[in-house]
Amino acid sequence: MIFGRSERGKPPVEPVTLKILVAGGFGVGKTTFVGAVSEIRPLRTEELLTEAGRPVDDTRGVESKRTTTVAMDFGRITLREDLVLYLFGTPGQERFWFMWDELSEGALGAVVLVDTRRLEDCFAAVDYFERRSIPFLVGVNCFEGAARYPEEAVRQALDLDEDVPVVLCDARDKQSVKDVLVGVVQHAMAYSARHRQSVTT
Ligand SMILES: Nc1nc2c(ncn2[C@@H]2O[C@H](COP(=O)(O)OP(=O)(O)OP(=O)(O)O)[C@@H](O)[C@H]2O)c(=O)[nH]1
Ligand SMILES: [Mg+2]
Repeated sequence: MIFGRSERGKPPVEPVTLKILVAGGFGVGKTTFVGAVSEIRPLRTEELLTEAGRPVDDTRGVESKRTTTVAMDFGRITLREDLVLYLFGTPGQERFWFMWDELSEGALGAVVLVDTRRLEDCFAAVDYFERRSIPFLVGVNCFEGAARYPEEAVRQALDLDEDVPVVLCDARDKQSVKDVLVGVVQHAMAYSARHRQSVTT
């Protein structure tokens, strides 16, 4: 006997998969961020920071940092039964920036992580997404010992458009990272809807 779909129970849900980039300056917590939420063992491409790199690799504030991402981080999180995010963490050091174009191919949106002690390190990432019209959200990774600034102060310092969300987060905390990801998906969806509207009208 052949059973119809309804008799076999609910049809399997084919989830929508979206690609999100996690970008920002050197040592701002991108690898930590992806690792905090990934439900698969995150793929990492870490290399030891070496003596030779000391003059260019500025570890002020993250002195305990021993490794750096040389290609990318990769992780996956199921936000809802029908919505899966693939996370791609970018390398932070400028000498690996040639990877960014490759990684941003097909991305729905991006999180730019910032450390308020070294705000200028994220200028390049903000410029990168603005220029390519890739919707992004700014996540302020709150390190201990770093002064807390209101979102508005960060927005002004980075000269962000007013529709760019700024949220405070802790890259080590799963729920906090999840909240940031929900925020970037919502922002990117709204951004694409507005963009489509302006194309068709
Ligand atoms: N206190 C504190 N430390 C953090 C936080 N996020 C990351 N760290 C630490 O900061 C250091 C840098 O974190 P990573 O996740 O490697 O930073 P990254 O942005 O991937 O660095 P690159 O790939 O080298 O650019 C690590 O030693 C982390 O343990 C945070 O929210 N609070
Ligand atoms: Mg990293």
